[in-house]
Amino acid sequence: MTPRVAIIGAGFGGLCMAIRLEQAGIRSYTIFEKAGSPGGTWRDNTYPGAGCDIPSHLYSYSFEKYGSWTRRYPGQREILGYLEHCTDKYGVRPKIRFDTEVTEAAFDGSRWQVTASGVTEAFDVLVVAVGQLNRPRLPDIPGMDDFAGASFHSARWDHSHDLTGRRVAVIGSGSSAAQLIPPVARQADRLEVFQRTPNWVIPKPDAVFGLPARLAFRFVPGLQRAYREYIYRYAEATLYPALARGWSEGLLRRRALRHLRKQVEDPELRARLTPDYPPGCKRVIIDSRFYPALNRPNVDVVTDKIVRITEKGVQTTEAVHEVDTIVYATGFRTTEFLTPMRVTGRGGVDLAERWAGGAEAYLGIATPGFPNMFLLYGPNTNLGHNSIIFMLECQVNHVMNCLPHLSGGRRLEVRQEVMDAWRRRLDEALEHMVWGDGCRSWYKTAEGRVTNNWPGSTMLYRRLTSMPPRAAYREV
Ligand code: N01
Repeated sequence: MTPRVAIIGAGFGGLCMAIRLEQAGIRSYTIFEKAGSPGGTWRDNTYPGAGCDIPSHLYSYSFEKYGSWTRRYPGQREILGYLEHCTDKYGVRPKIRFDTEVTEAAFDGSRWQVTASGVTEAFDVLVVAVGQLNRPRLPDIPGMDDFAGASFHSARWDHSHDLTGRRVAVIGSGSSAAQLIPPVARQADRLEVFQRTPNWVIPKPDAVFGLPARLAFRFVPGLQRAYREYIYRYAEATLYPALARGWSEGLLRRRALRHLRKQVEDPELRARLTPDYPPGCKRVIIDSRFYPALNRPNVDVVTDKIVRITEKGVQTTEAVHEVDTIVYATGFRTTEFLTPMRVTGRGGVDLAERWAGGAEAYLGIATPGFPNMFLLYGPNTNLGHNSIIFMLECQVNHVMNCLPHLSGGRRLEVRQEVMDAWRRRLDEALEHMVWGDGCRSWYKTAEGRVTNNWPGSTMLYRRLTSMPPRAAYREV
């Protein structure tokens, strides 16, 4: 009997899982989606300027070549359009239960009891594809409720609020801030950017695909595949080594400092924008519009410590900055994987409690005590240098390889000794990467454990996830 599969989340991961099941002729699956449409983070992040810093042809499924990309790096709307297109083309949409949030998944000794919108249903297999960047993190600054103007998080943009002629504060200077600051600076009367830590920034060689290029991508056989392969290998060969401890100091630092010198003339501003930690420790920003926006006469970069939010604006150690609007570009709750959903495994073990010291899973996919549960974009599978869609496809491939062992009510659980060996291997590999080196980032827990990033090459990950899974698992 084919297992019944519950997929949680209709973003890039959950849709990929569903499409591969469809392609294999397995229709006994349901996708639970808390929102009213597919797209995950690309549905939620609609701030002005939202887009991707990975090229379009790589930031897409390998099996779905798309002839409609209009530029080298895709904008949010284009990516969302691609996901909508895939949802319909592969017949997945009727299988999505929209506006249905899973609050609990409990293993009852033989099956998974999935509770969504108050209704509980049994499934044989649970695939959790909720992503790492799905829950906005508002900062904990005193007085935030006192502010009399409009305020919102970058991932919950208030499109009814017109910024024209307003005094705006943007708190945060990560990838989201870097993308939204240029359009906001053009529209607002004044913009104050509150930067706690500067980021390393390298150029984004974006370009519109002219008609000849678009026609060529659409009609020349093999061109999309060859181009995708080229950009994939380029990122792997140049950016991945640059994230190794010591190495980032060469290539990345030189490239970023040259970009800063070229784009920012004022030496005082340049000094404020120069990081004092190794490049790559935090996610490197890939953008060519951010610095020019900061040069504008109506934009200020404030580096004084924020003390509180008042009724009128942002109070720092030096001054009160009166504003009409505050945008919190303060990131996501990235280390609290799967929360607020409650997940309990064999013997009622609570996953959140198990992961209290930091989330971990074999291949980022499976965890002992939680039979037939697979994670997509789980712990230690994020990348700082290449396409996450590549990683998702590897994970889905692994789940597909497990599925034949799960028919007829059988259950697989990753062996504890395999998990322990995996953790040791991971810790050793993480030692060689730059992420631990003197910076705060969303890649790690407050205690400094890197729970989000994959330290190996993506080629190694593909090899590990495509190995026959049986030896790593035991039947329970
Ligand atoms: O979030 P972030 P993001 N007071 O966590 C600051 C992906 N993404 O939404 O560095 C003052 O990076 C915080 O300061 P500090 C991409 O992977 C991709 O920008 O902690 N400031 C930081 O500056 C990215 O890495 C694309 O000192 C506070 C900022 O807020 C990830 O999403 C586009 C503060 C948060 O930066 C997250 O990016 C956009 C406080 N209390 C995003 N608390 C692509 O192009 C936080 N900050 C693919």
